[in-house]
Amino acid sequence: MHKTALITGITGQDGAYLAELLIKKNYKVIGALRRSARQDNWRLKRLKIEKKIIFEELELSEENEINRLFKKYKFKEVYNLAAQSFVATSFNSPLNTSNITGLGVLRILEAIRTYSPKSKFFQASSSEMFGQTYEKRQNEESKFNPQSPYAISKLYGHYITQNYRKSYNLYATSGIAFNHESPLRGEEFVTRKITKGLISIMNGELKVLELGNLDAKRDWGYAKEYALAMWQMLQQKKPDDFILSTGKTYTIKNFIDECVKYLKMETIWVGKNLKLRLIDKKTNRNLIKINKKYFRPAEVDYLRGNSKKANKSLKWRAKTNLKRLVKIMIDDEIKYFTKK
Ligand code: GDR
Repeated sequence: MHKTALITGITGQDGAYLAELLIKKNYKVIGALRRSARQDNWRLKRLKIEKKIIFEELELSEENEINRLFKKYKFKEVYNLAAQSFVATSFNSPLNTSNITGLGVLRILEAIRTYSPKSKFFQASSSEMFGQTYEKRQNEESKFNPQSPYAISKLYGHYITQNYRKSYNLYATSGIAFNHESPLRGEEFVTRKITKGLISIMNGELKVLELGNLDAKRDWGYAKEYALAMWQMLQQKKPDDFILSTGKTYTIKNFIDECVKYLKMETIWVGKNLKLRLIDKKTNRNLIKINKKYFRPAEVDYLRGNSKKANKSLKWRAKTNLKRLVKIMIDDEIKYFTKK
């Protein structure tokens, strides 16, 4: 018999990779789609799995809709990957972010508690919860200091998951994932904005790429590997929380330098702060400049995870380094977005 899994956020980067993995493992995958969202399944089409998924409409703001799904199916595993996931947007839509990213988790947990207490639950928590951190490497015990409505909502989701595990003995887990990127990353996130932007400039479709704070440091892994960890977390004897990270950290500027190097472009950084620019040495043209509008009201300056616990208990490790990640993303950008 097929195991049945529910994935919320199925059209997102992580949802697509996780669905691909579960389908390979012969699961029946129920993919929750937002009615109001752009019905854009390009990631699922790209992975050639769109036809293998059973889609159900679901708004995380509507508990009736969540309950309906739990009455209709018997889920072995439930992965909550749906969220208002863009940190910058959460400053403009704090209430919506709290309702979906935060309370949405509680609505699912309530449905599990009421209709399906044997379902195993994975909550996608975020390194953003550490926020302004004073620890060199963040692990499962590190202090949280969130800096955005998004991070505060994620922290609520994290704590309510732990609380339901303890209070009702549910198999509820929380994976604290550090940034994870791929060719399926949304274009608003900085890595994909950079890979897409540079290729668009090379293709003559974009004049100059505008970015915000390039000094922030992030621990960037390859999303496909993080989907594997999510599944592994639900195959353990006991539910637990894990940090998912590479253990390395780089500035946004480092990421750009790595891209430029891979593309064999000859460039130089000039100016400082808001006047900082990346110039093409051959043509003397600006490739990248800074625009204040991409700065956040409160920034997270530094993140670097410690995944020792996941290494040990799950035998999971992030294997793709930054150089390789850049190669994967740029090769894909050229393959799919360069007009022949
Ligand atoms: P983040 O990812 O906020 O870390 O959250 P994002 O790629 O948006 O930003 C990373 C860093 O880059 C700086 N930055 C810019 N960011 C964007 N998006 N656009 C720009 O032009 C730009 N210029 C500089 C940001 O200020 C920031 O410091 C991601 C999301 O996927 C979350 O949902 C997830 O929980 C965490 O990763 C882990």
